[in-house]
Amino acid sequence: MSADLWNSAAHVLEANWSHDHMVPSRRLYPHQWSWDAAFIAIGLAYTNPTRAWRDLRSLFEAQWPDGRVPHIVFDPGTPENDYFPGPTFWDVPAYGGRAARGSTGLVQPPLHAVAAWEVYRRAASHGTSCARAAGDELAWLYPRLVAQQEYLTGRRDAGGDGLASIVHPWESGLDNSPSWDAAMSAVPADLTLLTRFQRRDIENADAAHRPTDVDYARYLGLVLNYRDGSYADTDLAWRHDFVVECPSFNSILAAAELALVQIAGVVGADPEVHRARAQKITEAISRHLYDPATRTFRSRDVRTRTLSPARCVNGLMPLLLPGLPTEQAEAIMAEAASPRFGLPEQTGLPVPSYDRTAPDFDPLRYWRGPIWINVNWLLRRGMLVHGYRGEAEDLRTAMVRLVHRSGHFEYFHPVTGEGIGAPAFSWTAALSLDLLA
Ligand code: 9YW
Repeated sequence: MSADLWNSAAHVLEANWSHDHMVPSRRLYPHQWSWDAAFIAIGLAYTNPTRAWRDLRSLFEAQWPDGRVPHIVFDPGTPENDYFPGPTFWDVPAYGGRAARGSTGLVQPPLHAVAAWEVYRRAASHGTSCARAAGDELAWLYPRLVAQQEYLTGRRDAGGDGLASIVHPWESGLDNSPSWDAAMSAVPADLTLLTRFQRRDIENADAAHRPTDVDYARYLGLVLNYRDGSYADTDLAWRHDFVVECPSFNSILAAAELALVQIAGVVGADPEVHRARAQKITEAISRHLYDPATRTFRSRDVRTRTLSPARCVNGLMPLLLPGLPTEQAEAIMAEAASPRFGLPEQTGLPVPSYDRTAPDFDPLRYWRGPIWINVNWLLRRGMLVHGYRGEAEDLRTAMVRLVHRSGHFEYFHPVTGEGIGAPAFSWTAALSLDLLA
């Protein structure tokens, strides 16, 4: 089984390569996405490290002068109408080197330092010239990764408690997660936007699996508001309708600082600043995003300073942090093993994106129920960080079994395990390689 899965995964990555970057899916997402590039690099580290570096480099070539790494970098060869909202809608200011490839003005979880470190540490197994190239790539990336972190920990600390805020659900990578429902209910939904602009996603995918029109109207309104303020981050909590601290985004932010500790050691920089920042973010997550009454991590609305009531997969991600207090790590494991998420020992499947017992759990609709491999991959990594070796191995086996049985789909039905969304999805393939290695 593992040779078949390995070969099919490598084939998907071969088929989804486009000049100098990987597309997440040929059909649905024909450009370059930020956190996808990180997951993809982790898989390419085994089959084609040169492309892993190329993909990361082309993403960071689109970095803004303020340090933000855009959530989509557009492929100028792809027609504007193949994906909405495309470059015209975003209308971002043009900066020197970026002029050739347009981008959005949003970000995504900054997993790239973790990915770069993974590619670097596997390089020696491909020979000495590959190891040398990896050292050069790491040196090129390091200041850019630092600038990305400084943007997120600086300008995006809208709440002032040492956490990065997201200003749009797309920034979380978990688009229509119930984690945003409470905050989104205060965002105006101007449905006329959907008559002026046409959704493309529902032409290429089943509408019942996708965010709703009301979600999309709010998504577009938020982009327009951010765009009209020239994508500036000043006074966000006052002038923007969605400002939220996500436990998953911030856990990845802290994990990136820990990867930078390693990278700084290689490139001759000071690792201590990164160690200190990782600790600071970990403490802020532990203090502000944890609810001792329910023993769960949940997202916080910066404008109302309240935690979302929804128990979603993002609440399991602080397990990535070695500095998390033991009692909170235990709480995450208890939540993951409960009927809400049901670790493989109960279901035989990886964990779903949302509480299975919630009345609005939806097995088909994107981040409101289905199983996603990328977040399960992060959860398994967190289990290893905290020494839950048996659970980590069970989760690995469940992921491999699911993808082998159903294919390299974008996401999976949380009851039947059927593959749904886009087939031949890059991060599912890339992470399969890592799970098999
Ligand atoms: C969209 C590309 C992206 C992922 C996100 C996922 C989805 C894009 O696809 O968002 O148009 O809704 O939610 O995490 O990066 O794979």
